[in-house]
Amino acid sequence: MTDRITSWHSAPSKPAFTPPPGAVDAHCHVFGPMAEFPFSPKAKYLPEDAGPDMLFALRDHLGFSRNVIVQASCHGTDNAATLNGIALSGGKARGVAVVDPDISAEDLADLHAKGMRGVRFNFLKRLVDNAPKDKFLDLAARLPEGWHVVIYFEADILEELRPFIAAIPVPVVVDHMGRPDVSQGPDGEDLKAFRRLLESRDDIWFKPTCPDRLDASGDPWNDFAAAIAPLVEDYQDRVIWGTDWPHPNMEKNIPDDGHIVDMIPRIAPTEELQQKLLVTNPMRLYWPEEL
Ligand code: 0GY
Repeated sequence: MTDRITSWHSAPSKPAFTPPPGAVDAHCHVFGPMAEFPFSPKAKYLPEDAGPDMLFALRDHLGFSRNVIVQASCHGTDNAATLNGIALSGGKARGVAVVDPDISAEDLADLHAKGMRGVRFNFLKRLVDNAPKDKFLDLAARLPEGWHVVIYFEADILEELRPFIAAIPVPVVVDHMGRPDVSQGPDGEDLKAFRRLLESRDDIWFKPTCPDRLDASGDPWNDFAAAIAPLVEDYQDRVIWGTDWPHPNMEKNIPDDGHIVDMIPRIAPTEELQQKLLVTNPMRLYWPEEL
């Protein structure tokens, strides 16, 4: 591993769109700080520090109220940096952990007490060395009450993953919609296959996120907006949204987070949709006791 990567915009613009009160950025990460929370020896990229202070400053700048911090692959299965972010948030952050599938019931209960509400199964070979489906299923069967599984995969392995996803005994949240090719449009093969997955269970949720990763046409990501708006409309009770800050491992085309937020009214054009996407739905998954 060589130089540390800075993957975030140094001065994101103020978005034109104002999120509703209580809006949740339900997909973001923290990196380090490395001196306190070293990266995993197995990390596939080595980022600069992007700690909780930076995350909370961005949250306020963009007009959000809460964060869901997803354990990033560069921290492996040591959730200390993510838990630190949750602890420093004053109740305004919860998290999704990445754990060794053999984790004990006591350690899962401890993660719950500290604000975790799900586990992430990452199937991207460029990010993790292995993803043992059988062990993941064993783990999913003994998660704390109310937890869900967050799953990250690319469109080319969706067919292979169908039986695995069908066997997960708790709600499932799909990161970045399983990375469809949005240039195919709303009726393209990738989104058709993803819709079939959504039709297979009514407790599969998804994040209509990461235009910067999914739309090669670049900012303002018109292909993404055209392909994804119908999906949000059709499955509006199962969508949650996030910035993906600090955009792990993005070395070029680093997005302006203000522009990322301005994608929201293009994929969720009514106030009702925006309320579901940014408030009601993420609160149902992460702060159900407050509803
Ligand atoms: C994302 C996407 C990516 C990275 C990670 O955990 C991670 O390192 O999730 C990616 O590289 O596509 O959701 O942050």
